[in-house]
Amino acid sequence: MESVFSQTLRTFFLLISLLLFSSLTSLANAETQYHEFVVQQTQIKRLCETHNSITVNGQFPGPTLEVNNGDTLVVHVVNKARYNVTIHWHGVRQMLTAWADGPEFITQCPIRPGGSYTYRFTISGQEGTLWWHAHSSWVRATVYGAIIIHPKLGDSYPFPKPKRESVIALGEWWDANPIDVIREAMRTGASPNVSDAYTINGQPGDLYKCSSQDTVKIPVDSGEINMLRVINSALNQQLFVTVANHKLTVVGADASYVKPFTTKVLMLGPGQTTDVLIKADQPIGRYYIAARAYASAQGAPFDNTTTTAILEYKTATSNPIMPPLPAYNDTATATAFTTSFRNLEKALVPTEIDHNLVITAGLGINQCPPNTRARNCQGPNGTRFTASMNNVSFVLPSNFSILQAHQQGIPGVFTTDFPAKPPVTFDYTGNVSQSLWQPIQGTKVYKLEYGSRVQIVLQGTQIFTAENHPIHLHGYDFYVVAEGFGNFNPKTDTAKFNLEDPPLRNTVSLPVKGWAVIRFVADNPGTWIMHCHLDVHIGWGLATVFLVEDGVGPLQKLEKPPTDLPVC
Ligand SMILES: *[C@@H]1O[C@H](CO)[C@@H](O)[C@H](O)[C@H]1NC(C)=O
Ligand SMILES: *[C@@H]1O[C@H](CO)[C@@H](O)[C@H](O)[C@H]1NC(C)=O
Ligand SMILES: *[C@@H]1O[C@H](CO)[C@@H](O)[C@H](O)[C@H]1NC(C)=O
Ligand SMILES: *[C@@H]1O[C@H](CO)[C@@H](O)[C@H](O)[C@H]1NC(C)=O
Ligand SMILES: *[C@@H]1O[C@H](CO)[C@@H](O)[C@H](O)[C@H]1NC(C)=O
Ligand SMILES: *[C@@H]1O[C@H](CO)[C@@H](O)[C@H](O)[C@H]1NC(C)=O
Ligand SMILES: *[C@@H]1O[C@H](CO)[C@@H](O)[C@H](O)[C@H]1NC(C)=O
Ligand SMILES: *[C@@H]1O[C@H](CO)[C@@H](O)[C@H](O)[C@H]1NC(C)=O
Ligand SMILES: [Cu+2]
Repeated sequence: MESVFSQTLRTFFLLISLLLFSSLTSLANAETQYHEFVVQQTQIKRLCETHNSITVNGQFPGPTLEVNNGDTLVVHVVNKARYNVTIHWHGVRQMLTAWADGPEFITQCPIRPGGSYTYRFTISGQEGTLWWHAHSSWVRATVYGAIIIHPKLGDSYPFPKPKRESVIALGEWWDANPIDVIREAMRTGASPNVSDAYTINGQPGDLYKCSSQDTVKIPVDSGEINMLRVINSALNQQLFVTVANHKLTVVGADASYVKPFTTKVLMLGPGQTTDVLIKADQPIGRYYIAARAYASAQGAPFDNTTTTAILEYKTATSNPIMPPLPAYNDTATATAFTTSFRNLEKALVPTEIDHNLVITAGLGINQCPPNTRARNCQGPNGTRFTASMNNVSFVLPSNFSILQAHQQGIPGVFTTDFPAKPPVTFDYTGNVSQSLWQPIQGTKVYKLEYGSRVQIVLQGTQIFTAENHPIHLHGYDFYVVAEGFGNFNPKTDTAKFNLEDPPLRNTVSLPVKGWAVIRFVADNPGTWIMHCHLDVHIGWGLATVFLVEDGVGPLQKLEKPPTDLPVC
């Protein structure tokens, strides 16, 4: 039995440490924010039609979360809609909180209709713009919102404080139920229907039918310098963004600061964010903020419409001025933009590498077995579309999340044999023999020891067709040390590596018929999906999972799952 003395001593130390802890946290001014997200069916009218859509709290886009670096978020999600849902906090590092990451069947099972789950995580060391979105089927078409991360209280931006800040969340709208669109494509094996409109903060803008009145207005006053926090939350489309007659100074991306550079056009893949400063240095007037597709897949259908908002100087009433936009296939402009990023400070890029991976990413074609109904094989020449990384088309588990299976040692849910390099070497970006087009299916993960230093050469392929893929890694920011066209050549292309000030991102734009090299240190235990952020490609299997093992230290281990974690 414990003596009274030791009990008293223990209470004393407990009190001291509590006091110390609370004074430390009050020094940092970190706060805990509580939010209630009710996922629900909501009537939304766009393009002259009303649809029974899914929203958070009836808002479209959903609520903006505004926090300071260091704050903790507790978000209670209640699912009152008719589909499974999960919420992913896109780009939030989730240090030691993998259970709160959100992708269905990776870190949790879906929150079923009628269910709920509380996500708890801390924003740490990230400043700028991120976003949240559903990570289940195509629910994220309408279930998304911004996360604005200000510097810690008392800290400031590494640039003059903008007078105003506005979110520009780009989206995609179907004149249909998006869940029906993806289900139809999964049934037929063909490409899903393209969207009917792009949107800015949920509104298509005045180039579309029945939309003029609700066009988003971004107010400015002459002479001000304002910030636009641009997010590509579209489902399936990279977008060019521009503002008539104004220059844009890029200061951040994916919640990391960059060396400022000035441009007329931005290009964001789904998943990416870009913070820009814009100076109201033009005659008092109204200027369109416009976005349309960067569509790199040759011959593939895409939504060729243009969404607009209006940059509106105080008192201006004139007709808005329309900016020129790059052609849909202007890869040169996209590349000039993506290669302009430099980390603001000297970067802590790992120079020694423990895992040097080469991962191909691209589409594929599944031949239909004999006796398959023709209506289920409406891909090219009676096939079905698929996609893969290193020739493995990723299949989500259905009975356990990969994280739960890993932590509780449940066999049969996944295997750890994801290949470290392409199983077959071929001319990835050339004319690929059709004998290589059909990948295998599997739930294969790649294991990383805690703290290991990782380099991934992402190599695009021209299987069926080549295109730009926005590749997103959960649980990490990574340095993009180089990108280029053609096949990566380790003999010559390493000379192009920027190990001084490469940008830190969570989503890299993998060039069409090209490659990109990323580096990170595996310091966050959990199961982290890396996938193409075009939702049409995730569904086809363009994904893999990194299983990062626990470290030995006390702050290097993932805790037990929260008691309300949804199970399958
Ligand atoms: C997809 O487009 C086709 C052709 O326009 C149309 O018949 C079909 O209903 C659409 N599918 C959905 C789910 O909206
Ligand atoms: C896209 O639309 C533009 C007009 O906005 C038109 O000039 C162009 O030909 C279209 N491109 C395709 C591929 O449909
Ligand atoms: C872009 O497409 C147009 C036709 O739509 C074509 O004339 C032009 O050569 C293409 N440009 C590039 C860079 O592929
Ligand atoms: C479809 O069939 C034609 C004619 O047999 C062939 O030239 C083409 O390469 C095929 N395409 C695909 C995607 O299999
Ligand atoms: C989970 O599902 C997989 C695939 O269907 C199956 O092979 C495995 O046995 C299941 N595991 C358990 C524990 O039920
Ligand atoms: C690609 O290869 C196929 C045969 O494998 C050939 O029929 C086709 O003409 C080639 N295409 C090009 C553009 O070289
Ligand atoms: C993928 O694997 C399948 C089955 O082994 C094989 O037929 C195909 O050639 C492989 N393709 C590539 C690109 O490795
Ligand atoms: C919803 O999730 C459960 C697992 O939690 C799964 O069994 C079910 O099939 C899912 N429903 C749909 C429509 O995907
Ligand atoms: Cu893709």
